[in-house]
Amino acid sequence: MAALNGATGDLKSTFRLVYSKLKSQLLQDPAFEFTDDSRQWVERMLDYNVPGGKLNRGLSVIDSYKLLKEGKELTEDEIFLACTLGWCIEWLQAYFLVLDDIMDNSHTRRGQPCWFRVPKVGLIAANDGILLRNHIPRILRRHFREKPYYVDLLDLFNEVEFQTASGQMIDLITTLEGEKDLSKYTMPLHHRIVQYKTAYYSFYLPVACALLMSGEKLDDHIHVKDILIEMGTYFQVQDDYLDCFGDPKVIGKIGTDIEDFKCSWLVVKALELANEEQKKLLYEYYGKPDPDSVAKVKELYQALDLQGVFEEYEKESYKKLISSIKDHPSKAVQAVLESFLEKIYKRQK
Ligand code: GPP
Ligand code: MG
Ligand code: MG
Ligand code: MG
Repeated sequence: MAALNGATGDLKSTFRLVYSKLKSQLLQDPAFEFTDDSRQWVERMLDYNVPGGKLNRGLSVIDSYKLLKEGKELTEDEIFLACTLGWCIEWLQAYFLVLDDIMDNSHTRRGQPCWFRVPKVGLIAANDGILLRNHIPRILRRHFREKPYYVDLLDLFNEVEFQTASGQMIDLITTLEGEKDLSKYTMPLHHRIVQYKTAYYSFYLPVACALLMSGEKLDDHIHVKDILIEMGTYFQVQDDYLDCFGDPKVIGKIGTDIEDFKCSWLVVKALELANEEQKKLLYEYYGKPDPDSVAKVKELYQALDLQGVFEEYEKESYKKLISSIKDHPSKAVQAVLESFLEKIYKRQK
């Protein structure tokens, strides 16, 4: 691609250029005879669901790869490939979010209605999710087939998808009608859910992609993986916190965790801190769809000062993560992990 590294282009605009390229390749995929209608549907679906987020996961692949190269200038080809892997993660994220919003009965995402709520989309969104998922191996085959790490890359995406779907399963089955039972909501259960549903794909995957591109073997980087999983756990605790206390205009979505009876960090903390009377209140009102019940739960969260408790947790997690990062033998890897942590510390969205 010409001008990929042009003097005016910052990383984000380079990254966006690669999106257009990948999209147009998918829209001319010879394995399917597109009609005008079907091509338009896929294009609108992609534009609606893939590029509209913070792009942190995707951009992290390029950042991490640069840091692993320790200051050596990247070639045009390397930039393109790192961006392509970044987009594969954004495609994976779009696939998860389209389906997660159906499962969580959510309303908005990235400041617009969830895709399944768009008129004339409805449950076609389920198939769109499957299409998004299928685009990933098509992109990988087109651009990485000849690479020595191609098989490892496919294997990585498969493993991480399995872990995420398993985490999503435990997130969902804890909320089953008829089995709603707050007494099972403990920190170890919360940790298990968020590790699988969020940490692997959001934190481990971008760095693992960069490591594979640099010719590394993932088995040699178990310690890095452990730190990234802890960082991902911290990130999902922030997500749980923002679901209740974030500004929907800033986070782009309206929280549904209380209504959905989710095993959120907030409810687990509330259960730890509540007296008997407050516990009774939680048992009565948590997981009910009406706004009054939700308001009662939020009042209790305020009374327990969960905002203060969260701030404390945030500071502690940061300190612990920094100290594990400092223990890592490689300066380049330290830089990768620190840059990731700085991007999310005290985030508001
Ligand atoms: C985030 O949970 C987890 C995911 C988006 C993974 C979904 C996995 C699937 C296999 C569909 P969340 O529901 O708290 O996210 P959000 O708050 O963004 O809705
Ligand atoms: Mg969910
Ligand atoms: Mg959700
Ligand atoms: Mg959430």
